[in-house]
Amino acid sequence: MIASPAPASRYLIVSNRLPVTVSQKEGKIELKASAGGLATALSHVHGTEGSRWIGWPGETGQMDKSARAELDRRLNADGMIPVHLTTKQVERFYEGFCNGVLWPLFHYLLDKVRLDAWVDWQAYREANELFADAVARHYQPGDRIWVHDYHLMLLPALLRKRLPHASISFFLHIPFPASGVFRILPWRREILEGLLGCDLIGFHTHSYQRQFLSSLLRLLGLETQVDSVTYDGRMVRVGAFPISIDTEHFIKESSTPRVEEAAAKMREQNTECKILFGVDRLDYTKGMRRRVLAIERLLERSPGLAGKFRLIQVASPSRTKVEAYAQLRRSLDELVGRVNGRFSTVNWSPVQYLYQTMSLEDLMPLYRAADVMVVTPTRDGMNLVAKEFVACRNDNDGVLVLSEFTGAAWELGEAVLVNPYDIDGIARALQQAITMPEEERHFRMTRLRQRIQRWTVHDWVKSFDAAFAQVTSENERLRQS
Ligand code: ADQ
Repeated sequence: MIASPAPASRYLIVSNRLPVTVSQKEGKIELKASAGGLATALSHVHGTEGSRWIGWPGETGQMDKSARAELDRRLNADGMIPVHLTTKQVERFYEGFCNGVLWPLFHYLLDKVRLDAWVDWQAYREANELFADAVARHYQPGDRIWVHDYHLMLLPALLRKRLPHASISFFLHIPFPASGVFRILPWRREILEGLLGCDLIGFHTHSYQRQFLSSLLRLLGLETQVDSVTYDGRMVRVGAFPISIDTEHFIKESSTPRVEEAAAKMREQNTECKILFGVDRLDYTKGMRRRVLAIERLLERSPGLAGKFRLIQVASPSRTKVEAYAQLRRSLDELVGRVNGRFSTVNWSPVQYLYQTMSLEDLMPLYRAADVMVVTPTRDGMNLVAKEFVACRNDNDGVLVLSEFTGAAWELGEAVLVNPYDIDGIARALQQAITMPEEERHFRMTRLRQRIQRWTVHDWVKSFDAAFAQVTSENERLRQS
């Protein structure tokens, strides 16, 4: 149990996963802090005195009672509160409903939505109740609750029932789809009503914000303002807060002698060959198959480019227990094999494909050495890879080819923007990027870099925090009037 008294402004962050990876070696529990974007972004908030992070620590079903107790003790000591899920719950809630229904639907991939979703829906409700119990148990008056992402969209309303006067906010890390797509979900009302338990709901872009408000109007008949709606006698604020990266960190880490040398070596080995680079979780929303098809199309259009470029594509294993992901892995393996088989020579292959998670130290030289960064998701809430690439380019060089359907495209207008469904169009954009004159590259990159220096992940946290404080006091006033 955590007993220390909390200052009034402490945060309770709630996300599906805790920002650690848990492992057990020779009976000893080991915790490794996640290096992911969200963990970094929220580390300042979580680091404030007394704040807590509530979430699932990963599968712990194999642990005996004493190991589980030791794990809970270690997590509590680091300000984390675990919500343990059974293997069945993980299968139905996380893999089934979150990643088999909500993820594909919110990314407009309707044919990937599971057909037998109602069983998983029950598990989604149950898991959200479990999280609500955990938050309510640790809540102290004055706490501010910040819920994250699509796994927990029922949680705000469940909390509002348990804690009527609490300050509750939510941030969605993925797109909110057009109302015509969202309404496909049989539980559309429940999800909207779940979110309306909040004081503040945040999205990456104004477009997602508008689409959410439009769903409120069409499905619940609510009269909405541009950035708010009155619901149940409370003001619910809705806003756009584009997430970003720790720009300074990337600038600093990408200019170390080690990174500079590794990048220079890579360039020396490829003087006649431009490096195209892609790095993504192996996810069907990231557009990797079409990207490889665009490489094939490029070589068909311009056979003279054979040997003059290659795509290095790194894909990290992700959601491997979900069938759609296993299928994608097989089909990408096959496609890369086919394209390489068709165009490779003894000394050259167009696609170099690495199925692995890379450390940031290994990633940075690639960001630095790439001539063209290829970011072509068919949908992406924001996409941090695009921003990381730009941050690393202190040489003001390199071209970003970016999908129009990412949140990042709303900010990074100087990228070469592409429709990720248009394979011929991607091929043309790649050709434009490969042959772009130095002056134009510098012009575009300088502006991109100004943008990501003006708005960092710290600004994201600050702006959300300020909006949250404001609506909390507005609702407090409303309650007292
Ligand atoms: P993701 O879908 O995971 O995030 P993204 O924003 O691009 O997508 O972040 C991926 C992160 O993983 C980046 O920091 C990247 O460096 C890293 N990464 C990717 N492939 C890797 C590899 N092979 N090895 C090592 N690291 C790798 C979700 C939403 C996004 C949104 C973020 C934050 O889907 O739209 O931008 O949350 O809100």
